[in-house]
Amino acid sequence: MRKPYAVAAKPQSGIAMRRTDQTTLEYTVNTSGITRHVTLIDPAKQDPNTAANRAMVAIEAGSAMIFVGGSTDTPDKVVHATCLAIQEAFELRAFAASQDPDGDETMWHIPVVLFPGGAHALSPAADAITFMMLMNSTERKFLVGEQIRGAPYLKKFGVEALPTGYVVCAPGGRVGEVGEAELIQPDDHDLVHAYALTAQMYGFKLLYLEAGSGASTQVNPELIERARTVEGLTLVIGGGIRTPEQAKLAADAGADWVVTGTLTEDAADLEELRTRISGVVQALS
Ligand code: 1GP
Repeated sequence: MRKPYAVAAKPQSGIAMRRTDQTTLEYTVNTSGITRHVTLIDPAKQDPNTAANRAMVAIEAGSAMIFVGGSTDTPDKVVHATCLAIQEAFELRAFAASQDPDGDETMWHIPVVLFPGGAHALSPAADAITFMMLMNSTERKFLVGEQIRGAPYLKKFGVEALPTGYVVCAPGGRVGEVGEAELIQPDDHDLVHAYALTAQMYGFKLLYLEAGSGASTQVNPELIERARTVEGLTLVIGGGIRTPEQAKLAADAGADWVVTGTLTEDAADLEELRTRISGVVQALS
């Protein structure tokens, strides 16, 4: 299942050919000024087979990365089964495309990235992990505690770390509550700038501004604009984005990646999912 961005330390197996040494981090940060879309799949919300079907439709509709995670209490077995099912599905699609003169197998070289609720939600089948500090948490375990627990496993698994500053903005939802975050308010422009500078000074590559899954309002675009003024950070924006218009607001404000999760979960079927994600992706370009 090795892909072009695969980490050299990981074992090579499977069908898809590795064409370059691009890491997942390089793939993620080299956006060339284009806003791309991430589909977040929460393993707690569907079985692995359904997750794989949803992930395939998401990629066909133009999504460029899959995050796996979200809920805080999902056992690692469930996370692993979901990552594995998605990887195997992509591998098969890459193989099928490689056998088709009109096929493009590279479209299936998509990173499957852990977006963990904690050190319990890890899988060696993932390509990478958003290795996050919940920067505005008041609780040590979300700043560095879960990370210390998880790091040895990630090292053993060969899962690449994407150093990520994670900042929860109002309304914040469940992650704001569970993560005991001092929420960034919509007019906290100077504060979000200070967090972005801090992320830069820590050497984080990604800054994820999160409004909370299923949030009634998305991250205020003015906060994104202000964070954007800090150089060297790839901006990931998520929470409460359901429409192409909302996605465009985030993109126009400077998002490098727009994440949607609920959009996928509450689609009635795969065709509705395809239509929804296509709409969001087209609004980003
Ligand atoms: C949650 O930002 C993500 O961590 C996605 O949020 O479920 O609201 O799309 P939604």
